[in-house]
Amino acid sequence: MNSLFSTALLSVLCLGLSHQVHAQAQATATTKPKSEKRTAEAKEEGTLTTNHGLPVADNQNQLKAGVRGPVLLEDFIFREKMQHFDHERIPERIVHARGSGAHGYFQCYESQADITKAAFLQDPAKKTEVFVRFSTVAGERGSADLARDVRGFAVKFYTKEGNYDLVGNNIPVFFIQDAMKFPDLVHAVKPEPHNGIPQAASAHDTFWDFASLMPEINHMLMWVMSDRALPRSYRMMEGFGVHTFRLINAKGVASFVKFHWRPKLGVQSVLWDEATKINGKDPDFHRKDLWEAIERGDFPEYELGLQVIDDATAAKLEFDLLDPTKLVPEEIVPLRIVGKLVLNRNPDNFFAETEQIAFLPTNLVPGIEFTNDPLLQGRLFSYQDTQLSRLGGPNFHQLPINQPKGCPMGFGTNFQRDGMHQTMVPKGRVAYEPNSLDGGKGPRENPAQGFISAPEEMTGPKVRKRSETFGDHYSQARLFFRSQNETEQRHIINAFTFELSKVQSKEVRVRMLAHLAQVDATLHSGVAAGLGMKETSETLKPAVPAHDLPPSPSLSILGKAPKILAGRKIGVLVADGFNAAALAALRKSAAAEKAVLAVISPKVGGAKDGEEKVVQADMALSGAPSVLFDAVVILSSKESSDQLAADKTAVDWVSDAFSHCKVLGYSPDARPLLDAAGVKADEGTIEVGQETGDFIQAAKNGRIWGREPAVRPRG
Ligand code: HDE
Repeated sequence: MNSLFSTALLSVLCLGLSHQVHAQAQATATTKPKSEKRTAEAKEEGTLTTNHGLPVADNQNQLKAGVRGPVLLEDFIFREKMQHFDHERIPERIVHARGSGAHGYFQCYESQADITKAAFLQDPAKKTEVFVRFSTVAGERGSADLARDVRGFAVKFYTKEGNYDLVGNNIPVFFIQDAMKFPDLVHAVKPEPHNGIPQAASAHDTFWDFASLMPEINHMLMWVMSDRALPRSYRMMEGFGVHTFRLINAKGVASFVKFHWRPKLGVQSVLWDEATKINGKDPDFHRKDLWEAIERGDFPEYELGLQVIDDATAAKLEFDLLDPTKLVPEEIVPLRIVGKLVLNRNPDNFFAETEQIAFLPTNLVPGIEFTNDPLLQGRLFSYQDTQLSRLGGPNFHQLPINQPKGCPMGFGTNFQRDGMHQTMVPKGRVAYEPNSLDGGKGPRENPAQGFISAPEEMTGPKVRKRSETFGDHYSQARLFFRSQNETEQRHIINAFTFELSKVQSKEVRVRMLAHLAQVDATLHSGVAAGLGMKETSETLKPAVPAHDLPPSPSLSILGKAPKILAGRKIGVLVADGFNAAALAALRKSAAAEKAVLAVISPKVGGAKDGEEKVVQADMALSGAPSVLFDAVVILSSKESSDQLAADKTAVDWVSDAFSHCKVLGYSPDARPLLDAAGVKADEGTIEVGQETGDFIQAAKNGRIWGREPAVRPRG
């Protein structure tokens, strides 16, 4: 027998065998009676069928002319299965393609009737169902979570007045002022069109070329070069409506409003070096974190805050509220906290829910309206339009995740008909209004409850022009930079340096330096020094030069970081001979702080404690780098510590944790490993035994930033 033939025969035999085994396994899994009473009928219920209901007898093999013969074209069962598979993907979102979603509810703390008539903001006893989708912006659907990027924070409220969508981001301002520039912005940041490189990154020539030619981008650049663009978790991220909206109360009184989401766990970020490593070792870091937190009942919570601004206050602000590149400092208009958002249920199916959800800034309810912000006005067209190609036609509102399920009228109580993917069966002969033939049973307009746009005065010539009140592009960029502490400013400088180092065009780098010089001298000199560029940046003469605004401490993440461990993850590296009592004490203290503890050992099978008892590991060292944890502990015997000191993966685990400024606990015998990793004793390196209090306290205080300039000056 020649070898080709024998291999073929073997695979036929194996396939035959695997078919039998598979069929048996399936019989056990799907048709095994759950109780003695199950009958033959019940078995039929579990029968696999085609999409048209034909029972399928064999789901393992195509129909062939002889067992080793060619496949027959008439195999409609195979063709149906393969054809459906071939069409499984729909176009990904042009932006925000990669996302993660969750169900939950919103509840207001008290009636907001004084400012809005929106029904979901009236009754504190009422919970409104929501679906939230978090996302990155630039990366494709299969990209990694920890790109330096803005994050989407989109909330669909299924209210009784229909769906209200608050489609926001985790940064309160935007890159551009007018929607006309959005396609240009997105083309510039997406992979360069000739070679499709780079994925999910702004560090390339086309983005910075565009940025250097668009002075209005400078405020947003400060935010995306800050650690805000590297969230530790979707659970630890703020959200913002970005634009100014209008609230209207039942008396018709209108006020301006800015929407804010505040995470109960506080805002936290990772370092750039951590982000790049997480992307390699655990590209689903954020998606998994959200999913696992909800699965273990640790429900993410956010509070909704409103900055309510009356017309008189608006008139006194030294910038235009309609300009989406500006924020209203909380020191000028504090937040009014009005309710909470709780995410308590994971989707049942990623595609049907997270992928098919369609957010529309035009989904409004009575009591909330737009303003003339020219960026928002452009969005009013784009979202509805994009769903037509993404979800294949005008009936995407009928997909279960998009249906206005909070609304007693249901969807489709109108005379719109037909279209691709129509799933309803409207009854009767009347599909128009007014009519006299439906006996008055059909839906009619309702001026008492319906949506009525506030009668705002409109005047002015028809122009394509930017308002002069949008002209100051540097003052709030400066305000943001100067409101950061020294560590945060260093990170911004390092981020600009990294990104611009990837830019090959020197002209672009020089132009960017000129903008940075307008924003802040320290920022400019730090980046210029990092790039090793001495070109003069004095040439730029902006129409409106920056002026100094009082710093806004609320813009600093570190300034308002809560001292908690709740929702954070402690990684404990255990190696043979470790102190079991210390691990038990750590478990207890972590649970008391509502932190998660993961045991990592060189092998996933676990490690032996000092009594030779094997303790199972949650993760193996090679798959659990210390970048996945907020604080770390090393428990080992002297002997295993010596062994780990010669193991580069273990040494990197410790030296990364140290240089990422993490609090590091260790049993005294672990010292050789710490020495091999270059760990220098400081207030964040703490001996751990049965007593864990000092370690926990230090970990609650956060990172040891004082280490950073010495160990990681470039970020
Ligand atoms: Fe979006 N944006 N955007 N955007 N956006 C989309 O709509 C658009 C902007 C935001 O999880 C798209 O359904 C324009 C600001 C989020 O499904 C698209 C402009 C803010 C999501 C679109 C902006 C956002 C999107 C792509 C400038 C924060 C993801 C798929 C005029 C306030 C929603 C889709 C989800 C998605 C257009 C600017 C937030 C193409 C034209 C500002 C969170 O329609």
